[in-house]
Amino acid sequence: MKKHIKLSPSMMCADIGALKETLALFEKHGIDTLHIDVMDGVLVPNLMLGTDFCKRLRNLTDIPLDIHLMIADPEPKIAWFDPQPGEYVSIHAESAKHLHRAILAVKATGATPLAALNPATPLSSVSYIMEDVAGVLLMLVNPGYAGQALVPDALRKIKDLRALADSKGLSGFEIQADGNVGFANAAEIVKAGADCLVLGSSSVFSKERPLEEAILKTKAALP
Ligand code: S6P
Ligand code: MG
Repeated sequence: MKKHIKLSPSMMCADIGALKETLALFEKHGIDTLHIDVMDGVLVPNLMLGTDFCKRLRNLTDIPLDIHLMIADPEPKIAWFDPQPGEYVSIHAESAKHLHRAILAVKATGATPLAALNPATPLSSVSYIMEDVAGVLLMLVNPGYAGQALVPDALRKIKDLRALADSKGLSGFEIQADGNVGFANAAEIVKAGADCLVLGSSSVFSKERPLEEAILKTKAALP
């Protein structure tokens, strides 16, 4: 049976003026989660999305949020987002003073914790706490912007993380691929071991085709 690959459109790439129509299409096509890029201008050189946007989305749709915190010192700020059961919260290894403690703080809210790693951050920064995270968000581009190209060794890192999770017997370990996941490389990224794809300007929010067509083209690109 074909494995279900979770799809998580990056809402910072969405047309905010057409939010209701966009969410209706995501519901129609069974989109799994909505990826919320939270940027504070400190951890990454950009400012994006925040707590009010999360609240607004929860009022507009039942699709769970997938909150990617690219903010300095995230642990005391987790509660600001009021994470809900069924939602994901990703914490960057580069930002948390105590990554494991921040992961446990997410767990305590009832949401699902992921650790997040920048391209240059080694897998060893999470390898000793993998039993306590549901998975890892691997940045395939440097965080801060949509529309960038994949870093050279992105696929090898996905493969290495999958091998590490398998060696620990963590069968349900989730690998979320974030950055430049497109029609041409989605299959390779999934074959390398990713089971959740963040979709931005390289796929569902590509300017070259209408949203519904882009959703269908993305699904057709999956192995
Ligand atoms: C980048 C952010 C990502 C982007 C996504 C956009 O800092 O974490 O989630 O929104 O990469 O997709 P694309 O296809 O434009 O790279
Ligand atoms: Mg992201």
